[in-house]
Amino acid sequence: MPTALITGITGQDGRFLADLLHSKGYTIYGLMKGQNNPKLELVQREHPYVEIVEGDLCDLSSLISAVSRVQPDEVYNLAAISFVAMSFNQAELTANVTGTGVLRMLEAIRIVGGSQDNPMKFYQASSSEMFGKVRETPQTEATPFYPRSPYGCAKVFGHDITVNYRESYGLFACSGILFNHESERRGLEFVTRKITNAVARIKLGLQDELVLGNLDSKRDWGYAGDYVKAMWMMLQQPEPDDYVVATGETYSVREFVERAFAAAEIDDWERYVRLDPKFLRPAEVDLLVGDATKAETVLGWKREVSFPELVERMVRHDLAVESAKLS
Ligand code: NAP
Ligand code: G4F
Repeated sequence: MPTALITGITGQDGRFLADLLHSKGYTIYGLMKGQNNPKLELVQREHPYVEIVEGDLCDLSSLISAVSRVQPDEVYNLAAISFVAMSFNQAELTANVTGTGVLRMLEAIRIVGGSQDNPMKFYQASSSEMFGKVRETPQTEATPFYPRSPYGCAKVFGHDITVNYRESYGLFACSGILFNHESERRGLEFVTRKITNAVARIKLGLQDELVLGNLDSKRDWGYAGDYVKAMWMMLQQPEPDDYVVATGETYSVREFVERAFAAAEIDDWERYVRLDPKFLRPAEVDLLVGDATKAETVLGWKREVSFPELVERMVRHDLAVESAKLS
């Protein structure tokens, strides 16, 4: 069976992808940074089949040594500074990890190489943030990029260098332009999980308000478990290519909030929500909605979890987690 190396193994997508590849019988290695990573225990407990290799996207020699040791058939580069708001405050770090980190990973693969019959395939986690101040709606693989954050700029570099290595060195390198995808494993810093966690805590009397920034921005939100399937499908094609992965629907942050409170059977949500300008960004992405026709027709990918199901699932999960803390 094939061997996969996943960077970003402690993140939302890394964990879903590990589950998917495990169900397909892969041998899985996860790249982990830091000398005492607090998420090591979680990965070992919930994904015991993952073998950890140490490495950091900022350290080329660690990536060469990881690729050389693992000899992967497939490399999924999911690691990044992925929080857009943080990228404004730590722009250089974001450029280094989220942008130049992709180049280092590609270099590690190019230097170590695979056999000619069995090349190492590469997946890059590109993002709809690259579309930023959108030039057309819906956004497709052909829509020009107009990033609005240091994160978006770094992702554009990561995307372009992936295409460049494919064209320059014949690497089997794919870029998945994924729109927002969420789950019960989403970090609490992202708006969806911040909302569902707060709703659960308000319902249980543990918190009395939810403080947010811009309620008007619109996102194309899907379920992470559906999206990692598209990543795998891209690497199973005869030729490498780039694909948009999206639901084709868009909802505002306000609509997410309303649905989340409704899922917890709280009617008067406005009573609990306070706005604070500290959560506004220096430049915002107002609207994202993707056209995944290419992924649907070429890969046969299809999303399974709808927007209402996604919100309900996350609220249900957070209610269970917060209730368990009480007992
Ligand atoms: P996430 O939960 O924030 O996970 C990010 C991962 O990157 C973590 O495992 C983190 O490890 C790792 N990482 C950070 N800096 C690193 C470094 N210097 N070296 C090695 N690893 C490092 O992100 P996600 O939601 O799973 O997203 C996965 C990828 O898809 C990211 O590249 C993200 O930008 C991209 N993306 C996400 C979405 C989405 O909606 N989720 C949409 C489009 C694209 P630690 O835990 O050790 O910090
Ligand atoms: O949940 P967010 O932080 O996600 P954002 O910025 O869309 O980025 C996510 O999706 C990208 C794909 O398009 C990924 F590439 C990226 O890695 C990440 O996974 O914010 C969503 C929206 C924004 O418009 C933000 O301004 O929610 C708005 N928002 C309003 N109040 C808030 C808040 N966002 C956060 N995180 N916290 C708030 O209190």
